[in-house]
Amino acid sequence: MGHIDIEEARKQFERIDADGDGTITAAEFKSALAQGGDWNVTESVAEAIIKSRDLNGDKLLSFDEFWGFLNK
Ligand SMILES: [Ca+2]
Ligand SMILES: [Ca+2]
Repeated sequence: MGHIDIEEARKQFERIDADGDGTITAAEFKSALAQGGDWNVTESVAEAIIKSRDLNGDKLLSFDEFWGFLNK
């Protein structure tokens, strides 16, 4: 995957954040991946991915954390 700019990241974030509250839950992340065709991601896998990027420990992915996720 090449460089992704912040506006593209913002669009992706808003698509994943289905309820528009500004944070991504494991359930939102899982259904976004399922829509992308990745049916192997269970909710516990989604939770583990979020946990690995969750900087403040609230079990939610903020845009800043999501941005870090894309720019690892
Ligand atoms: Ca949300
Ligand atoms: Ca967080």
